[in-house]
Parts: sequence; structure tokens; C-alpha cells
Amino acid sequence: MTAETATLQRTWAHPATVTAWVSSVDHKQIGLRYIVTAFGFFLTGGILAVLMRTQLITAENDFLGPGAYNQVFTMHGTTMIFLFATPILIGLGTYFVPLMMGARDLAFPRLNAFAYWVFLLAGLLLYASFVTGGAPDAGWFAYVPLSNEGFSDGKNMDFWASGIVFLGISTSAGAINFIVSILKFRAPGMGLFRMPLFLWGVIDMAITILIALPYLSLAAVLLLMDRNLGTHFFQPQEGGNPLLWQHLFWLWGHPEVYILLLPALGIISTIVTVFARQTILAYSLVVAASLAIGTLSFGLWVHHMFSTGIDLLPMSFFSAASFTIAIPSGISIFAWLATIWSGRVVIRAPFLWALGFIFTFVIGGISGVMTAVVPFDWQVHDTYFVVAHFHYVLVGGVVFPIMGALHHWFPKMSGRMYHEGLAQVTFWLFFIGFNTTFFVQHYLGLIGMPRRVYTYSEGLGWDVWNLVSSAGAYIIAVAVILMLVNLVRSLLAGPPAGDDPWEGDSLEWATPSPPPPYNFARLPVVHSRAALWGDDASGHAREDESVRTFAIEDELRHGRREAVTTSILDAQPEAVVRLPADSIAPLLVALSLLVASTGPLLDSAVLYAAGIGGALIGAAIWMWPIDDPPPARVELSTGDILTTRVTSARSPGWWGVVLLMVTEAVIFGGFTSSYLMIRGDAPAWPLGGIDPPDLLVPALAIGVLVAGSLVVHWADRGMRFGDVRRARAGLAAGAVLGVVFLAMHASQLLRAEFAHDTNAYGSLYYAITIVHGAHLAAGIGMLLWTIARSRIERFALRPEGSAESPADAEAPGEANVRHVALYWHFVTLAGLLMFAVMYLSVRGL
Ligand code: HAS
Ligand code: CU
Repeated sequence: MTAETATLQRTWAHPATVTAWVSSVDHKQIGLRYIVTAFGFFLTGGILAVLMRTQLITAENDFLGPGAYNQVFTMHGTTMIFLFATPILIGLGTYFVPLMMGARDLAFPRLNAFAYWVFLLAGLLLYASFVTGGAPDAGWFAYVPLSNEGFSDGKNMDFWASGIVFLGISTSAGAINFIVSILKFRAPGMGLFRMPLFLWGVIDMAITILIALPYLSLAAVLLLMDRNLGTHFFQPQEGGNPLLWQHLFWLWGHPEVYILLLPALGIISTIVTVFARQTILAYSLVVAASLAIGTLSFGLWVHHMFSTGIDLLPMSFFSAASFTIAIPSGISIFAWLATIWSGRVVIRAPFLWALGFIFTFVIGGISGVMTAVVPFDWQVHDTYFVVAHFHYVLVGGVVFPIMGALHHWFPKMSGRMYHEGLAQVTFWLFFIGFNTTFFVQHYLGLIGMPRRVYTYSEGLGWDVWNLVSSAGAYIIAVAVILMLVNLVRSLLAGPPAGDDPWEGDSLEWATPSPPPPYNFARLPVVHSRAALWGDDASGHAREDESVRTFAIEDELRHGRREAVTTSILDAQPEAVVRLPADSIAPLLVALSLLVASTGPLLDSAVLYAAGIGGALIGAAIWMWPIDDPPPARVELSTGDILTTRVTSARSPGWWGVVLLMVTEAVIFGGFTSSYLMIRGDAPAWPLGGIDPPDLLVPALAIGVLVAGSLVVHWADRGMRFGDVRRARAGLAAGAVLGVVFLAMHASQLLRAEFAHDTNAYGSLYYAITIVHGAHLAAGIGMLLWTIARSRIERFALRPEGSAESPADAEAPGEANVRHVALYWHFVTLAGLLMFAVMYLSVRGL
């Protein structure tokens, strides 16, 4: 070990103690935890599936009663989507994105640890419901009114909705982390159009999550309120609208299927490249297709609602939009086929999974296009045809790639080879089992067997096909067990894999297996699309020598975790940033949020309060400034000198705040659309003879809010010239104005002659006001925190040797003020939107 690697080892590794383990923020550890946990949930979801298929094996079976069946089928879908498919893809991304882009870690390592803990706890919370006797039982789609008060009176669906909200936090945090990491932390030279296609898949997934997921979280929160606080968002007798649930659910639910598909397509590109020994033909088209799929997916959700009585015109639009998505899907398929056709194929287990994917996904895609035809969908909606469709796309399109990835990257993660023969047998068993189970379900659907039923009568001609389908399920189970045996055995006793057993093209193969805590002893510089194959992208000549590398001098000199950020388009080195040390705070915050989310389950306000309090304390520890600010100028061993100047405007932190605001904006947008939808169906607005709201106080309050933004802006400007006093004064004034705004709205609510449970109008009015107020309260907290930090960290001491002009170097603290100001303006904008919708428009202005 050289002196250099010894320093890196000291800086990045952590001792083998339990505290160190739960504090670790290493993306490889966290990625592995995601993968192992999600795989555990896959096995659990699989057991539930086998239970279902056992119940359906014959007509009028009584293996599971209707109640148990409902719980089993709800938890099967919920587990597979939320606890297996999404998190295992996030886990593969967490492990491999930094390696493939030649980086030390993701942009926000602590956020990464936090996202994992929340996922784990949310999964346990959902499963705890089995023990308390009330597993969710209204389907993974939780349609109201079935899932609402009056039809589902236990705590079952509260567990579901709390779990979903909780998971949403985890997934959004993961998405923000991926986007910022991929935009800013790629190896020098890895321009956007040199990125491995897996990185494209992950960033497209993350962007789609950011914009789609808030709808689901919003839906789940509204459901929790209907069930526990007496609101009426979904209850038509009080002016609510049950279809609102379906819109919100599918506004997330449709993009979600592509959220899963996009990284899976990236995995297929990765595997095809390596085993066809050739970079993907038509790379730019495949990138464009991936972006197009992500974008189009937002215009398709209504194809899940063709039988709800929607007007013909919108139905035609959504039907046509659903056809168009076949085009980018087809482009990718043809690109892979052409690459395989013209490459020099080596058949190994990962490649078999990729071939299996192509076959299965095309069948599933075609049945999708069939159901996108409205009259056909009217026939098969709610039949087993749809079950066949979505298993072909979800298992074929997502699970096959995941299995391929687990084999492909097993040597890298474990340092050992799996058993090739056994792996190929596993593939064939799974493939045969899968098609046996699901192909016949197309036919079952066409001859009329409804989905979501726990049993069926004899003599309908369904018996034989159900028997076949169940037999297939057992074959899949055997395949999964075989795979598990293979991987576990190889983990313990497989032959050593070496750095690069597949002679791969991307950077994860340029470091030992398993990779050291710091990933790369010297960081790579990239100058072609296939980083390790050099300019000859066909993989003939491996140019190991051509991988130029560099070191960050400051990291080695001071033994501090540092990373280089690069520009978004062409990945030119920009700045050196400090990455945080291990910390237990992410776990603390996650645990506190778990406590808070059990509030509605145990009807306890104390738990809410304790949870929120704990989360605040955890957050304070998390963000406690212990590090000195990063050095202003840093030398790379390539000879480049980097200054930290760019950290203010487009720094990772800035991007993080902007992306957070993007998802928050979707929440406000979703709220506004819900308001307008419910209002659109109402005979009169406000409902039930309530007077339209007064304008005076809300208008004054809006004035106060805008004034707050102005002073915060003034503070922000001041900080840019290093004027800390002015910054503090402005932030404090902003906080005071924020409190005044909150007080004015609170007085409005207290004086109103209706309440949140009067009718749907009251529910919307209270909920929107309170949600906006909560955002403002969080903003006030951030302002105060920034003021406190400015004292602790002595903001505005200029970094040494760079004080020529304010534009030249950034004062410590400048970024902090800029970020809170940004958030503050966002809350003001949201306030203006609410004012326009809830006050002006109701007054007919
Ligand atoms: Fe889907 C229901 C339409 C792709 C997952 N889908 C579901 C559900 C899930 C799901 C989970 O329009 C059920 C949820 C529930 O519980 O209710 N789906 C499509 C279409 C596509 C599609 C048009 N789905 C997916 C993917 C998924 C997924 C990917 C997960 C990963 N899906 C629907 C519709 C429903 C639906 C309705 C509602 C049904 C109902 O009644 O409830 C497309 O993205 C597929 C494009 C891909 C291809 C294959 C490759 C393309 C080639 C080019 C040539 C092909 C052409 C088409 C020109 C098409 C090779 C020829 C067409 C012929 C008919 C021959
Ligand atoms: Cu869809």
C-alpha cells in the first residue's frame, strides 16, 4: 500500500463497530443494504404470490378466505412495487452510479443514508400491520371509496397510507441525490453524451420520480385526513370526488411504471454492451428514447381510467398518446437487436436475462398497446388480461433486467464469481415458469375472468388455465431458490473474480472487486464513451494505459473527504467540495419520522410531537457545522488549480434546493388542481351556502409575505458583499414578517364560520392554508438556523488569498443565505398562487 492509498484508507474507511456501521454514509454499503433489503422484500412478496396462486389453483378453493386474500393481494402488489422494484433499482444506482462516473460518492452521502433508513423503516411499518391484525386490504391502488372511512374501518389502510407517505420521502431524497450527483460529480471529461446509458436511465428515473411522486404522497395524505380528521376530499355526499383519487394515483402510477422501466433499460444497455463487445449503436437515439419515454409518461395516466365515464375527447387523446410511447420503446429494442446482431456475442447468464427481457417486454408492450385501444380496454379492464399485461412488462421489463444486473455486478460487489451453469439453469427455469404463469392469463382475461377475486365458480372453463398458471408460479419459486443458493454459495466460496472478469467498458471495472472505501486510488479522467475501451469502442483493444488519472492534493495532505465537481455539459473540473463524515444523525431523523408517522395509527398526538421534535434535533446534529470551510484553491495532480468560487450559484447544494422546490411545486400544483376539480363539479362555490372568503385580511397577509421576500432578498444581496450584519438583519426581519403572516391566517381560520369537516370546500380551505403555513414555518426555522450559523461559523471571513473582489471568491455563508432566500421566495410564490385560486378566483376576480 502506498502512502497515498494509506491516507485514503484512513480518510474514507470506518472501524468495524456497530455504531460505525449504522453511521456509515459510504454509497457502496448503503447500496448493498438497499439491494439486500429489497431482495428480502422480493422473497416476501413472492411468498404472498405463491399463496394467491395456491388459493386460485382450483375453483371454490378455501385455502385463503376473502379477508386474508385481500390482505395478501394488496401486500403483494404494494411490496413488489414499493419495497422491491423501486428500492432495488435505487440500490443498484446507489452502488454503481458513483463507480461508473469515476466519483468518490454521491453528492449528499448523509441524505443517502437517510433515504435508506426511511425505506427500511417504512417497509417494517407496512409489515407490522400483519402483526396488529390489519394488513392493508383495499388493493395496491387503494381506490376510494373502498379504502376510505365507512368501507375500510380498521387501521389497515392507515398503515398503507402512512407507509406510502413515509416511502415517498425516501424516494424523493434518493431522486434529488441522483440528479445532483450525475449532473455535477462525473469524472472530468465524461461529457453528458459520454455517459454510460445506465446513468441516463437513472437520471431519467430520478427526474420522473421528482415530478410524479408528489401526486401519490398528496393522495395518501388526503386519504389519511379523510379517514382520521373527518375531511371530505373523496366523499361525494359532502362535495368530494372519488375520481380525484384515481387521477392523483395514476398521475403518479403511470409514470411509476416507467420510473421502473428507465433504469432497467439502462441495465440492458450495460449488459448488451459488455456481452456483445460493442457500444450500443445509435447511442444518441437511445438517449433520446429514454428521455421521450420519461416525458410522454406524464400524458398517459387516463388510460387506466377508460371505464370511469370520462368524455370521449380526452379518452381519444390519452389513447393516442399511449400509442406514441411504443415508438421510443421500439427504437431502444431495435438498437439493442442491431448491437447484438453486429457484435461478437458471448453468452453468459446476464446476457440471457437481457435476451429474456427483449422477448418478454415486447409481448407486454404489445398487450399494452392493445389495452390503449378504448373499446378493447372496456372489454378487458378489470380482467386477467391486464394482469397478464402488467406482469409481462413488470417482470419481463424490470425484474429480468434486475436479475441480469445482480449477476452482472455480483463479481464486482462480492469479489467472487457465481456459478455460471447453475445461473443459466436458473434463467431458463424462471423464463419457462414465468411464461407458463402469465401467458395463459391473457386468455383467462379474454374469456372473462375478473381480476382481484379470491375465487371463481366451476364450469366456466377457467379451471385448467388457473391450474397451469399456478404450476408456473411454483416453477418460478424453484428458480428463485436456485438463484439464492447460487449467489449465497458463491459469496462464501466462489472463485475470486479479479477487477474485471467481463472485460467491461465502464469505470466500475477499473478498480478492485469489491471496491475500496474510496472507490479509486487515483481518480480517472475520461476521453471516450467506453471509458476502458478507449477510442476503439468495439472493445477489441483494451487500453488500460490510456486511463489518465489524478489526485486531489488537499485531500491527501489533510486527510479530508473531498470530491471534484465538474460542469454539467462537458464535465470540465470546477471545484473541490468537502464530503461529510459518517454520522448517526440520518438514522436518528429517520427513526423520529417513523415515530411521527405512527401518530395516525395509534391516534396519538404525543407521538406526532415526539417524532417531529426528534427529527428537528436529529437535523440539527446532521447539519452541525464541524468541518472548516473547504479551501479556496485546490491543486489537482494534473496541474489544474480549482477555486471554490463556483460553489455559490450552481453548487450541489444549490441544485439540491432547486430540485426540492420542483417537487414541492408539484405538491402545490396537485393541491390547486384538486381544488379546481372539486370546484368544477360543485353546483355552487363555496359549497353549502358558505360565504365567499373576505379579501381584506388575506390581501394584507399577501402584502406581508411579499415584503418578507423583499427583505430576505436584501439580506441575500448584502451577504454577497460580505455584509453579515445586513444579512442577519434582513433574515430576522423576514422571519418576523413570516410570523405575522402565519398569525393573520390563523386568525382567519379561527374566525371562519365553517370547519375542515363541514364539507369538501372546508376541507380544501383548511388543508391548503395549513400546508402552506407549514412550509412557511419551515422557512422561518431555516432563517433562524442560518442566523445562528452565521455566529457559529463566523460567516463572511473571506477565504485566504482570494479577496480581490466580491465576484472572485465566495464568502463562507454566502451559499447558505442564498439557499434559504431561494426557498423563501418559493414559499411566497406558492402563497400568491393560493391567494389567486382560493380568494381572487372565488370572488370572481
Ligand atoms: Fe401498462 C395497465 C398501456 C407499458 C405496467 N400497465 C398497467 C398496469 C401496470 C402496467 C402495473 O392503455 C396495471 C395497473 C393496475 O393495477 O391496474 N402499458 C400500456 C402501454 C405501454 C405500457 C401502451 N405498462 C407498461 C410498462 C409497465 C406497465 C412498461 C411496467 C413496467 N397499461 C396500459 C393500459 C393499462 C395498463 C391501457 C390499463 C389497462 C386497464 O384496463 O386497467 C407501452 O409503454 C408499451 C410500449 C412497448 C412496446 C414494445 C416495443 C415496441 C416495438 C415497436 C413495434 C410495436 C408496435 C405496437 C408498433 C409496444 C417492438 C404494435 C401493436 C399491436 C397491438 C400489434
Ligand atoms: Cu399506464
